[in-house]
Amino acid sequence: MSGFVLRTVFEKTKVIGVVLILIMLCTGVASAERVGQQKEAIAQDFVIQLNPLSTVYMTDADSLAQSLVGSGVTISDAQFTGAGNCAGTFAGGDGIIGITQGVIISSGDIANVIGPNTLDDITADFNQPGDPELDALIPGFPTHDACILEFDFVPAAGIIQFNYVFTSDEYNEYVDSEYNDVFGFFVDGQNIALIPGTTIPVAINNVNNGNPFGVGTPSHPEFYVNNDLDDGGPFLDTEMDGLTTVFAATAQMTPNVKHHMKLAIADAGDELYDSNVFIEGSSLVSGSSLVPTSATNTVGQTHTLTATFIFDTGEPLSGQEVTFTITAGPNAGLTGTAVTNEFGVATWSYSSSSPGTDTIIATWDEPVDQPDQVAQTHLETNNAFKTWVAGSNIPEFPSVVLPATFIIGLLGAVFLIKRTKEQ
Ligand SMILES: [Ca+2]
Ligand SMILES: [Ca+2]
Ligand SMILES: [Ca+2]
Ligand SMILES: [Ca+2]
Repeated sequence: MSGFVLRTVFEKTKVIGVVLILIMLCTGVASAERVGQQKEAIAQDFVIQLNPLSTVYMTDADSLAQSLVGSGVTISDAQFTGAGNCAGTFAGGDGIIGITQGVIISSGDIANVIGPNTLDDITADFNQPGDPELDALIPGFPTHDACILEFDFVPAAGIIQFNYVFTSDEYNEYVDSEYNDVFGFFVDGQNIALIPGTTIPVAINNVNNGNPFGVGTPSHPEFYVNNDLDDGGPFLDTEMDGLTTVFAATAQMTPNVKHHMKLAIADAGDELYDSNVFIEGSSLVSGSSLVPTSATNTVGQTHTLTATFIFDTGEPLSGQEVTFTITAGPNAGLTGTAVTNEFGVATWSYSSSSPGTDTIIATWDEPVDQPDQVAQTHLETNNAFKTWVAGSNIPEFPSVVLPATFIIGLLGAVFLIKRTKEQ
């Protein structure tokens, strides 16, 4: 690395530092007044990922609902309520929010989730009404700008589940305030978007690390991921200042009967500062499932699949050996086994040395020598798909920096020896 390159890096660092300070000053003033800002197209050198988040607006209720549905669930009579920019699909969530692709609904503009994080107060104000069912989840905090997808569905088994992440720019400065943005997944009128092991709805004031961050009164911080500019961030390539870990929503159902699902999110207190919920594509399943349903990685990396085995009664298959099989693709014929835990969950990992798309399924057959006294003797999941792509030629960090550091060190040593000899 030459002196010129080093100087350029230092100059760039200085410029970034000045930009950072200006942004911090501007956002500090804005948040004090609670006005909210629209994102501007300014190039920033924050955390940026090669394969970033992307969004596509979509308000067609049937298309949105179909994007959510996986195996064992059929839907009908889908309806959408909200502003044109509050719903759609997303992709590129790997390594950022923890869900690769799916459906997103927002109390603002879904495109505002795209990184880098440059504002403390990203806002789209649609001047839309709130929702009475969301109001009821957080008594005392009237809601605004509600975005709602609802549909009827028939589950094949006695349980449904799906995966989601809640994110917001209300974090961290409006934790424990009246701006307590909220969302709900109402199944037959009952909210199933709850903090694991509780009956508490997921909302800003219920999942956080306190205000001030790390000092105030944290609420379920074990499920909170900080990305706030004022609290050490950004760490992730999304505009959102804070997010939850990946949650699974589950509900016991009467199988083969029509039920109603309503997915809703809204601002609380005012229409400002966006909140969003990301729901994994094809993850609304009934019975046994295999996730992620689709994913793309570079050849040589490791891919982990999670299978959940549920009987039609809603009971999990626990402590049983299940089989993962690649039925088509470059790794067709490869199999593996794992034992389910008390929740019926088993994981399996593999890697590929060739590009292409694998089709994977997980199955369980009741062992002949140890009958389980259940009516069903065979369970199988949906198919999952894994695409392997050829590796890029971009050298990784150490392979560039370490030789460069070594050469600089060597040149320095030669220079010192020369100077010492000359004296
Ligand atoms: Ca809004
Ligand atoms: Ca932000
Ligand atoms: Ca914020
Ligand atoms: Ca808000």
